[in-house]
Amino acid sequence: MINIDAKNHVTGRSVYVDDMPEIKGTLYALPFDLPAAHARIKKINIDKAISSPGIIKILTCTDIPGENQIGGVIPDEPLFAEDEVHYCGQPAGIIIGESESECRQARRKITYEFDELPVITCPREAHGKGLLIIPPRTFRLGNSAEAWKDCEHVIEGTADINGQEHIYLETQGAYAWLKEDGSIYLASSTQAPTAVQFAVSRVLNVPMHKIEVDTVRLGGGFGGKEDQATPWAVMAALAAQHTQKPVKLILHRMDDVRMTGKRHPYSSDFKIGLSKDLKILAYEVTHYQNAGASADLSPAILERTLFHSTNAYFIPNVIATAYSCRTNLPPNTAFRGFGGPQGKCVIEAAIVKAAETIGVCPDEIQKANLVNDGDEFPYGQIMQDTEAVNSWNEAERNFALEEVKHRTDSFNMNNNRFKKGYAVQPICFGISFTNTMMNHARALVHIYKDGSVVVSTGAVEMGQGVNTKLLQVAANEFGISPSKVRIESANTLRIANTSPTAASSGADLNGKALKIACTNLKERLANVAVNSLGFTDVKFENDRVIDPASNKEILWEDLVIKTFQQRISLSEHAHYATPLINFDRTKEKGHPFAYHVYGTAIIEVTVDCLKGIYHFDSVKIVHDFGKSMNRDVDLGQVEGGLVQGIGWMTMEEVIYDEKGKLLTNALSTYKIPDIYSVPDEIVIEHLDSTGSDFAIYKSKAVGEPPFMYALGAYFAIRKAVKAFNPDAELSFNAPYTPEKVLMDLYRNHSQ
Ligand code: MTE
Ligand code: LUZ
Ligand code: MOS
Repeated sequence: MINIDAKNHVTGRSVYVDDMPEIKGTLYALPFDLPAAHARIKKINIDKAISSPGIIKILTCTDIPGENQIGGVIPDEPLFAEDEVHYCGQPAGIIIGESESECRQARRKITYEFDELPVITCPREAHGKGLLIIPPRTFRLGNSAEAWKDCEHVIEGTADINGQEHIYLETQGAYAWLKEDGSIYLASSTQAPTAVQFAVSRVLNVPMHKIEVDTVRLGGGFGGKEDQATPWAVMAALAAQHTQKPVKLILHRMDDVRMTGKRHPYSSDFKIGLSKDLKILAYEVTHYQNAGASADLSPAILERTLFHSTNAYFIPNVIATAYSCRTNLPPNTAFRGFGGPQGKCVIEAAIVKAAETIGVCPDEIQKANLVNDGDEFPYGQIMQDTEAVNSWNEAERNFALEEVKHRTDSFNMNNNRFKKGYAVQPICFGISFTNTMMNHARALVHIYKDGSVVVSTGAVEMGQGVNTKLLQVAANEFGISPSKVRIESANTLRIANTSPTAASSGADLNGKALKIACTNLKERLANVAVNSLGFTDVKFENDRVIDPASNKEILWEDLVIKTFQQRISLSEHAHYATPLINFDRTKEKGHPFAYHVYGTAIIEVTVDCLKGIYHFDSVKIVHDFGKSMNRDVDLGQVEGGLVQGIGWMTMEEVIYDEKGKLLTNALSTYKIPDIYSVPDEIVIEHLDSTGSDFAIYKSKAVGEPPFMYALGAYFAIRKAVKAFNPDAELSFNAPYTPEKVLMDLYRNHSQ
């Protein structure tokens, strides 16, 4: 089934918050902030701005009726700065006016008096000063202190990985208005409608039942709207409450990039020990996460970094420690992979450095250490149904890894200006929110008396195709054509207390709840068929309900109306919670993931050694989709994740100056992948795997895992650089921008 949004997206009919028809009298809100990353506020002069044309009101922290607090995990984040600001872009208040442009003019008239305080942008410096968001966490397995003695090779090093700006096409925004009883309607571009509802309730001092958050779709979220859609929605609601008028707040791109957090940069130290036959016997890693100025989701992201610190490898002796370091940057936040990519990047860097030191290919080490059934990961989960070895072997065979190696070597022997490199990149990503409590969902299904069906869940459509998959579930369960089913927006009045659509689990959790709702409804319909029509067996297929034993059949619509006439409910609200998962944070052990997603990519690149630029010749992937329920949607997820990952690893460079000011605050200075950066050839093969019963229809979650294939992009380039400049001492410092590649090509270069 094609993505149900496809036609409306390409014809421009799809409605985003800023496209909603505006109610007469709508006002506009614009946030303002101090030009400092860390400062004590003495005075904010708003008089000139207030008397600027078209300005209705200016709100600051003193105008908040409830708590000035939006911290979701830890209450450490005010909506509006009070005595101090802790990062450049931290909102100090909002201007409300009759037009956006008038708000912008007024914003230029606000002046600030403040005392600057020391600015820290480096996580290691913050760690040195004891500035931590939460106490450090350590995952352990075996006894690495003992194991070093048995190692033939011990290699140490450091890896630095920079952040990433989300660049969702639709910027952050919300539109709020009051209903007759003062309750609030809020259209919000959020992955987490309940989080928005809760924060509005807290800040406005209004019970949650008086707040309706409605989310039709996002023009991309990528994690950037899991937590950080909240402040803008709260501001719109606060402005509506103060003015008693509809208020819209849509961030302009440069405000969005400047004021919101990004993927977390990490700086990590590693030590890896191997036996003579390249078995990794021990691994120690310390991660310094650059959390930014407040917690946001950093503690959860830190946790996932630890979970994925050994990627797809079994290592018997591990100590992985992670520090969440408080700096004067915007609070960094969820981004596809949620700390997993950073954890994996460090073990891959360790393996590459070990391979270079020992004089073998990294893939020899990778292959020798892939996780197998029965192996234990440092967090205590015993692995089952692993596909790491299968996906590796398939990729090696189908994409002729040996030939790739020979081709690369002979090319490099015969060429000097251009060098080729390749890397093999296995992945293993755990599916479930690592916070067990969050793994649940609900679905509401109404069958109307004409036989048409409407479905509500907490799932937020952000381009990943979750609505298409949900529609497939309902149509398939009822055996009716998809045109009889409609998927409604995620709305807190219809579905309450939702987890964000995140952790790649949107289709699994909501799809499972929906399947239960459909099953319960079918049971009622089947009872009518048995009791009133004499069916002995009941099957739902092809818009009919049939009894294969007696050849009796009835149209779906006719059975629906019969059921209605017997005063039997045609509505169902069902709940699903992932069974079996658990995690004990006091022991750092448990079974946190419902299942894992695997795959292996082979990436080939050509580097221009005169210019430092490069192009990816091919990326060939064997991916574990389980039993994919929608191959086109899933293919899109793999391609999109891959290219987004290549952007992070090779060209997107977030740069703050020493004063904490973002220098790469627009698409003119921040380079994201475009059609020209896409590899010449992308091949994606389905691994023949059994799937998982915890995945909806055994169709495994696909949203985040493919992002991590792109780690290999870095290492492929590094291999080409080494071919040109074998003796260079190279660091690990992603992204590998052309500038850095050029420097490395001629670092300690003898000619
Ligand atoms: N695909 C598109 N087109 N747009 C997005 O914003 N977000 C990604 C992924 N794929 C995203 C996307 C992220 S970060 C997650 S967690 C999943 O989709 C969320 O959706 P799912 O749980 O339904 O897979
Ligand atoms: N969000 C979250 C996530 O709150 N917990 C998670 O484990 C997670 N994983 C991936 C992406 N978002
Ligand atoms: Mo995705 S980072 O879980 O929103």
